[in-house]
Amino acid sequence: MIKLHGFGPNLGVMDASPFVVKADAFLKMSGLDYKNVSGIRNMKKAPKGKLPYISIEEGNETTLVADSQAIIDYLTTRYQLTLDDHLSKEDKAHAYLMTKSLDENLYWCLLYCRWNLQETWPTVNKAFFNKMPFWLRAVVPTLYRRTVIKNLYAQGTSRHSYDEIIAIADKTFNALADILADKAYFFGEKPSSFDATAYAFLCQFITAKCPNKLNDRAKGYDNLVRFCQRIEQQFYS
Ligand SMILES: N[C@@H](CCC(=O)N[C@@H](CS)C(=O)NCC(=O)O)C(=O)O
Repeated sequence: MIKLHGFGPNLGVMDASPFVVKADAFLKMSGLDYKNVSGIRNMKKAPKGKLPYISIEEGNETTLVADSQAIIDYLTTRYQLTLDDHLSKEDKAHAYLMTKSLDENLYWCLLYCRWNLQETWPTVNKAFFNKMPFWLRAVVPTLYRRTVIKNLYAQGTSRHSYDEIIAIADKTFNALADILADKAYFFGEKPSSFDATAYAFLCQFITAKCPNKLNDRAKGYDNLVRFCQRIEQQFYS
């Protein structure tokens, strides 16, 4: 049995981490049998100190694979999945580069809107730290937030103003909306692994309950909203 280790449902989505949702949506689209194992305790065993990772037990052996892209690649090879068979070699190259744009650029805009903004901090604090014993809640959220804010500055995103960050993310939403156009999925009428990635990120702005200006911007793209609804109806209801 494949186990997907993530944080667990939060903010109205199956996981507040787009990387966990990416692996989960990919597993659902592939039709593989798997189980979600949720909780912050997963971090202790995470091979790379981040979630998600998968574990597959066979006899006395357990295979662990960390990183959403590595999970997709590993499962595709091991189970000879055909999810991307309708993509040309060029489509696959585009899908890979689009994935990296969301993973490495849009992700930081999402982090900024959740952790850096004063207006979203109460929602995020409650969503992520509510279950923590009260004597830890006095310190841990603030320390953790300080680390994320430091990382956002080191990576460079928070050196931009809020309006500039909205403009950066909006270019991605706009590009995704243009590529999707009136198709059901990004590469035609059948889902591919890129749809798992696109959904994983878009649902964090469109479905997740963490009101901010960036979410409003994403919700302004009707075809992206319909895309999220389509995936949710097909795989999450
Ligand atoms: N490249 C990784 C990124 C995973 C990642 O950044 N996960 C974040 C959650 S969104 C995490 O585990 N953060 C916990 C931490 O750094 O303390 C992937 O694609 O899976």
